[in-house]
Amino acid sequence: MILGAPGSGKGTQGQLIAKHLGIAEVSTGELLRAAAKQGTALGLEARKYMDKGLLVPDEVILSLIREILDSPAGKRGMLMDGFPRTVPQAEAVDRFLAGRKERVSLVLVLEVPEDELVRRLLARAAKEGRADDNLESIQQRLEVYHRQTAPLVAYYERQGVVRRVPGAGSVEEIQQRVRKAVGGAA
Ligand code: B4P
Repeated sequence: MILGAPGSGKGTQGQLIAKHLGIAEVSTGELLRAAAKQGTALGLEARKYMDKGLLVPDEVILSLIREILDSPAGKRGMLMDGFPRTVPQAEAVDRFLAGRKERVSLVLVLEVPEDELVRRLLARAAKEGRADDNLESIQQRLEVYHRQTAPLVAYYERQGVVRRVPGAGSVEEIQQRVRKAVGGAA
């Protein structure tokens, strides 16, 4: 799993390390944006929350995740980007994996100063125009991260699977740190 605040580089680093490890990468944010674009019931429901910078309800995300973990790709192990985001999501996936005698093996935590996060997301807004990359929604997402997602670091620290990675610097520098963190855990 790759955990970090919005703009910490989860998507960027997650894709690179998944490719390096030869496993699939799943981004719940990407899946939800694709569903919203296609106009599916799930996508339309999700969009109501995403555009405001709020988390999509746990039951919506969990039905999506169960489907993925049950797919053939899920059997080989995978890297999750942006999931879990709440303690109930983490508990649900732990129960699901325990039922298959599997577990979360590693959680990378990307640590980036807040002013750098805002700078990156505003830069992306100018480039890609994502609906939730405006200052109001960015501040809401950061607040939601601190309140609902950051407690997961302590949750996974209790399982002894956390590797913290400083996430400021160039993409290549950070990827080297990520590879070292993953290698050190193997
Ligand atoms: P996500 O798509 O996960 O969006 P995010 O947290 O804002 O992070 P993002 O992936 O965009 O940023 P990244 O760190 O890659 O989620 C969007 C929404 O979906 C959520 O707000 C929520 O509503 C919903 N959602 C998703 N999963 C959910 C769940 N499990 N439960 C409930 N709701 C859920 O960084 C991106 C930017 O930084 C890029 O522009 C990149 O180019 C830039 N960048 C990366 N590394 C850099 C570097 N080293 N230097 C400079 N820029 C860099």
